[in-house]
Amino acid sequence: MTRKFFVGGNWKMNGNKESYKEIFAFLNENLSSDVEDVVVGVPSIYLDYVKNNLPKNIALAAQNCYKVEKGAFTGEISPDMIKDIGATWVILGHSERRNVFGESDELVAEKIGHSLEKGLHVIACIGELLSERESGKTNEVVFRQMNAMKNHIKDWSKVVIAYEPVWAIGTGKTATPAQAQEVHQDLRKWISENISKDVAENVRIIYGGSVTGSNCRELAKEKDIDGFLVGGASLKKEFVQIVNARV
Ligand code: G2H
Repeated sequence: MTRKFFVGGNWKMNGNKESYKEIFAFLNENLSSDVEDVVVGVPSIYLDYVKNNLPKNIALAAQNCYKVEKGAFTGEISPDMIKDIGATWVILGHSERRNVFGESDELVAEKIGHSLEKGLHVIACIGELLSERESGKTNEVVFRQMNAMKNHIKDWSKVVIAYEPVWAIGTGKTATPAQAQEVHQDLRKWISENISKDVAENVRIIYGGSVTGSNCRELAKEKDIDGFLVGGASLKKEFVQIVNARV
């Protein structure tokens, strides 16, 4: 098993040019120059600014995009635009897109398909609500979300799956390593049975939901947790500890 550890920072709708300078400074000072597979997802209006200031070994992601090339879609951005400014990744299907903005499994899947066709890498997010976990439906929900994506993904090497239980996002309630591992393992089994053994072996499944400098090492010990998608803590110095959780 040679899955490379992957850490994404999701800045969500936070910060501004001034506050980002602190982030650039701690990344420049503390991140080893040979880190691989570190990506930050920034508000679209700042993609270009961040691109010009971020350490070169960190890749840039948009936090969303639309499912077609261009046209009358006020407020949207396209994968071509994301690539045009030099970003290489996009986060899609984040629970805030699904639950605050009402994005369906099918819309998320179409966006993933179009982004991959246009040459972007995708962090594809899935995860269950608290009520779904409490009624024993976690696997049913994440498998349904995976199933919608399946038909739109030809090249899984450009996809990282982020399992983010919605009840753990920004709440300070992290899934225990055992809870996260159980879902990651079940996802890998589902992928093996429904996509291929090869994809199941190689696709990175990262965990997101209140990951911090203090809980990342325990989570990173689990064999099916291949990294993290980090929200709040990605705006702070402890992001560096999270990037180094397996070092
Ligand atoms: C989950 C995560 C990043 P946080 O949304 O995607 O955010 O770490 O703040 O829970």
